[in-house]
Amino acid sequence: MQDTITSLINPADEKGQYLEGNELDKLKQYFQTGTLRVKAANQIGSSADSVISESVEKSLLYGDITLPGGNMYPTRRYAACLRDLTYFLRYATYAMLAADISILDERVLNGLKDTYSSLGVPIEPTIQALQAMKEVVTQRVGTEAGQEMDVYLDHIINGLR
Ligand code: CYC
Repeated sequence: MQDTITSLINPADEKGQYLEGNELDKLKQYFQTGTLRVKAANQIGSSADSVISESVEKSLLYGDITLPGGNMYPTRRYAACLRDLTYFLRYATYAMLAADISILDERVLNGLKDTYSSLGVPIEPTIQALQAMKEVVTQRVGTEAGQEMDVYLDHIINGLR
């Protein structure tokens, strides 16, 4: 896993150079948005259960997917789906804090498409739930931090496509 700081320092170190212009601008931006990101992570962490249940309510709950024959039926699969959504939210929040996508690639998306396809977990409804999660998160944390979280939730969405 990397973060904005290590992703800038590691390549500079390989060249034996100080950070300069553009790289320092990226760091400055990272520090300037630090409080915003920490505050959002706190808000998301303290209301994660309700973020998940609202996202499911908005996207999946009233569709055929929860009925016999659907991938969220029976309860075991419903619970697996809620659990997957909690993973997505938690890891997107870590990535937002680090301002770096690598944790998502390494710990969430790595092999996920194959797992879903071998289990018959449908991609489109998963993406709909993630889209709903973006809306719910933005309601909780506000527009600016919501846009930050969108980057990482979108990265998961694009990784599933
Ligand atoms: C299953 N989701 C799984 C499985 C994995 C993950 C590995 C198979 C093993 C298991 O059931 O636990 C995902 N595991 C992860 C991820 C990580 C991990 C991401 C990284 C931290 O360790 N079904 C739907 C919904 C969707 C859904 C649209 C929820 C949005 O219809 C999810 N995932 C779902 C379901 C299963 C599953 C229903 C169980 C499928 C089955 O066993 O038939």
